[in-house]
Amino acid sequence: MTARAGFAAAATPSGLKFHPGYLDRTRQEGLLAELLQIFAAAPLFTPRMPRSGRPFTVRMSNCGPLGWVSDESGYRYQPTHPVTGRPWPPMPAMLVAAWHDLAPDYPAPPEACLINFYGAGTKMGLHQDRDEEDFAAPVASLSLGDACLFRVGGHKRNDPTRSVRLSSGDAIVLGGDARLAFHGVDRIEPGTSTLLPEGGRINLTMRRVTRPAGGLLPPPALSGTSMP
Ligand SMILES: O=C(O)CCC(=O)C(=O)O
Repeated sequence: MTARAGFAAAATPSGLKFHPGYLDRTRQEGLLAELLQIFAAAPLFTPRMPRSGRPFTVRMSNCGPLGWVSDESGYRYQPTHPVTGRPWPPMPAMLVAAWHDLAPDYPAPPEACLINFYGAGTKMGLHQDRDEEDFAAPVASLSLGDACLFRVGGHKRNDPTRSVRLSSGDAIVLGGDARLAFHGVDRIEPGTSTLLPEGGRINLTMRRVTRPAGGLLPPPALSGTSMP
């Protein structure tokens, strides 16, 4: 956690790690080039809310053996794209390396990288990431493009929250006592980055979905909901 974090240190769960400027511009451009290939194979799709079918404002894709999807049937991970039916593209080596760097205590590789694209005016409501079997694994997140206001709270939806501005190249890790923290994106700040030619923000979250063979720590017993 550094001075640019913008979190009140005393109120910040120890498992929440902020790494401003984690990727320099050259690495951001390299990652963007990989993402453009991923989008060619696995185009951005519009997820829908369970039951109501209301569309998300954020568009998504995935890479890795599993991908997170949402539609009238619910939230889930699956090995194929919901529109094309094809397997997700492999996760680029630089993302796997970033996972091991950002989550050095977790021994197994990530199985899914959810890629969110936020255009101007889009946001993501407060939610927990709890569709994974293994809460011992952190969720590691990378931001590219326009800055956003990221909000994080506690294990209950109405716990107090704090906010941080995430800029292109920043990384944030939700692990330990912060693994099931409610979090979301309040707004995007258009025109704050030149990385994406058309503007907007891309967020990548690397996740472990299944428990590695042999098992690690048991998941904490908490109740809550997933993405609203
Ligand atoms: O875009 C972000 O920074 C957060 C993304 C997120 O919360 C998620 O994908 O679950």
